[in-house]
Amino acid sequence: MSAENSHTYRVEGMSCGHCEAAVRDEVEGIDGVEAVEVDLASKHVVVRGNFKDAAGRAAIDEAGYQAA
Ligand SMILES: [Cu+2]
Repeated sequence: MSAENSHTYRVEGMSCGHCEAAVRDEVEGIDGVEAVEVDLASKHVVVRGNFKDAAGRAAIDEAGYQAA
């Protein structure tokens, strides 16, 4: 098994493809991130890879949204 893990965030205000793209852009830029899955209906973002939870939250914040 690899050291890969995943973190799931609920992103308030992420409601359309533009929001999704903005969040994806920032999150995919995190060192160690391998995959990002977004479910707009539930506003959940699942991020897989070897990275810190705080980095995911910071990236979502950087995109202009709040990780609940
Ligand atoms: Cu939007």
